[in-house]
Amino acid sequence: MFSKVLIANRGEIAVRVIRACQELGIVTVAVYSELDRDALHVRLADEAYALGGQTAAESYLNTEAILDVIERSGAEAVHPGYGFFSENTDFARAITERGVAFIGPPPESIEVMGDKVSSRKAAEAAGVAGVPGTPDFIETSDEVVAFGEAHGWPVAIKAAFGGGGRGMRVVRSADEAAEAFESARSEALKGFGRDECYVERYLTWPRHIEMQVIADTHGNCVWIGERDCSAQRRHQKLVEESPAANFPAATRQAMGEAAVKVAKACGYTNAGTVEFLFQDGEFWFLEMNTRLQVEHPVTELVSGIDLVREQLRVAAGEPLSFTQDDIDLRGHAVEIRINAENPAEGKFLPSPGRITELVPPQGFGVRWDGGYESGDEVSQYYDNLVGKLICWGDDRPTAIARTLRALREFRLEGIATTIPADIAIVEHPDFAAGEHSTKWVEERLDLTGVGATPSTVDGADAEPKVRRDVDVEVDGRRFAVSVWVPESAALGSGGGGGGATAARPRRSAGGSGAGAAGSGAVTVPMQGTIVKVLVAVGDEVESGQPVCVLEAMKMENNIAADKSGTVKEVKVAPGDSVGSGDVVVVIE
Ligand code: MV4
Repeated sequence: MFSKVLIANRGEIAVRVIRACQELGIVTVAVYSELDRDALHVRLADEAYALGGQTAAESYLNTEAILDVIERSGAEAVHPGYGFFSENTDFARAITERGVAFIGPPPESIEVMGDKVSSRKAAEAAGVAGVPGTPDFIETSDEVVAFGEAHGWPVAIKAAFGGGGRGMRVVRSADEAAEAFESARSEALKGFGRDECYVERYLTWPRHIEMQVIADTHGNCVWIGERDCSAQRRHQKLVEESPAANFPAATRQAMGEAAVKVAKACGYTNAGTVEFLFQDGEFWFLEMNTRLQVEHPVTELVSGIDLVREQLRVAAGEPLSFTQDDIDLRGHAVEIRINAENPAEGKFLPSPGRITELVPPQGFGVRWDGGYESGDEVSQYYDNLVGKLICWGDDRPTAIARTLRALREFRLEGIATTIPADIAIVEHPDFAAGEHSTKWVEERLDLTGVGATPSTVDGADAEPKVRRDVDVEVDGRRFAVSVWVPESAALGSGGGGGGATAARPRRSAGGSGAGAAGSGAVTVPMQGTIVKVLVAVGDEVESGQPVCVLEAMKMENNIAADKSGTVKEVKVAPGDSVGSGDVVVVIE
C-alpha cells in the first residue's frame, strides 16, 4: 500500500479521500489555491502545499504546479477526486511517467469512454445495447429525417463529444430537423471544440439508473448495485438513491452483468460507473463515467464497502478485498446534495458567501460528507457543493423519513442552500411512489413558493433577543404569551431608523428586466461566460430587452436591460468571464 498520497482536489471529495487515507495509515498531501489556504481539506491533511492562483485553471488544473508538489512531497500516488484531473489522460500519463500512480482507470479506458460514439461501439461490441441510433456521425439533417421516418419520432440529436446535455436536441418531426441539427452542432463546437453529431430514438420518460463497478489489476471486476439519479434539474443531480425504486431484481442482475461487460471491454480498472436509461422495463447503455462519482456514498451505505479504500488498494496493485458473491446489498440509502444555491421560485441562483453556522444533523443512519465548517467561505470560483447528506434505512420509506428528519434538523446559515428544494422533492408523493423520471423536477415539481429559509439568507446571527409580553386571542379565548424577538425587531414598527424589520437589501437580480426601472448598470446574477453581446454603444434599448447572453450553470441566460435608454458603455466581449454582480452594460 502507498505510504503517501496527494489529493488533487478540494471541498468534500478531498475531505472524503483524506479520511480513507487516514484510516489506512497513509500520509495525506493537500494542495490549495489562494482562496483555499485555510479550507477544511487543508486543515485535515498532514501536509499542504500552495498551488497559487484563484480560479480552477490557475490552481487545481495547473499541471506544472501539481507535478512540482508531487516532487517536493514525495507522494507515491495521486487521487484526483471527481472533476479537475479525474478524466484527464495527459495528466494521468504525466504522473505515471514519473513513477507516480494515478488512482483511477488506465488512460486507454478513459479515452474509449470519452466520446459517446466510441463508448457506444465498445458497449455494443461487448453485447450491451445503446438506445437505437445511427452507428456513425451524421453529415446532414436528411439523415435525421431518415432515422425519424424509419424508427419513429421523437429523436435526439447528440453531440458525440458533448456532455451534461449540451449539444443535445430533441426533434419531434421532420420539419424541425434542419434547425435542430444546426443548433446542436454549433452548441457542441462552442462548448467542446468539435461538432460531430449522431441520432438516437428519444425516450420521453426515462429514469437515469447507473451501476457502480470496480475492477482490480488481477482480472476481477464486480458490480455493486445501482443508483437512481433521476431527480435532477438541468443535468445537475439533486437526490440519488440505492436501490432504485420499483426496480426488479432480475433487471438489477442483468444491468450489473452488462456493466461488468462494458468495463471489461475497455480494460477498466479502479472504480467506475456505467450509466443507463431505463424505461418500460428495458435499459440501454448511455455512457461510462471513468471516475469516482459524487453519489458514491449511497452505494457504500447499502454495500458496506468503502469505495475509496478499494480504489487505493487496486491502484496499489492489490486484489479487491471481496468477490461478487460476497456483496450483500442491504436496506436503502438516499443522498441529498446541498449546494450554495438559492432555489427560490425554482431559479437555483448561486449563493456564495460565508457560512456563519453549519451544524449537520446527527443520529442513527445519518452521514454527512461536507467540505466546509462554520466560518468557512464558499467561493464563487468553484463548484458550490457544500456537502452531501446521506441517510440509510432498512427500507425506502424509512430512509426517506430519516432523510426528511435530518434535512429539517440541518442548521446552515449565512448562505442560501438547496435544502428547501431538497425537502420539496423528498416529501413529494411522486417521489415516495418512485414515479419520478429525469424530467420530473423540471416538468412536474412545483417550486413556486419555495424560498430560502429566512435564517439561511438573513443569518439570524447572534443578535440578542429580548422578551415581549403580548396578549393573543385564539378561538375566542385570551392568552398572555411571551415572545423573544431580535432586539432590532423589538424597537417597534414605524420607528424608522433602519430597523432590521425591513428586509435586508439584496443585490438586484441583475437584468431580470421586470418591475421598476433599474439604475442602468446591468449586472449579471451569477458567475459565467459571456457568449454573445447583443447591443453596441449608442443603441436604443427597451427595459427588458436582452443585452447579452451569459452562459452559466450549463445554460444560456439572457441578461436584460433594467431600464430603457441609450447604451453608454459595453464592458464585456464574447468569451469574457464574469462574476456575480459584475456590470456588463451601462444604459443612460
Ligand atoms: C437521452 C434521453 C432520452 N433519450 N437519450 C442527457 C444528458 C446525456 N448524458 C444524456 N441525456 C439524455 N439522453 C435518449 N435517447 C434523455 C436524456 C436526459 C437525461 C439523462 C440522464 C440524466 C438526466 C437527463 C435529463 C434530461 C434528459
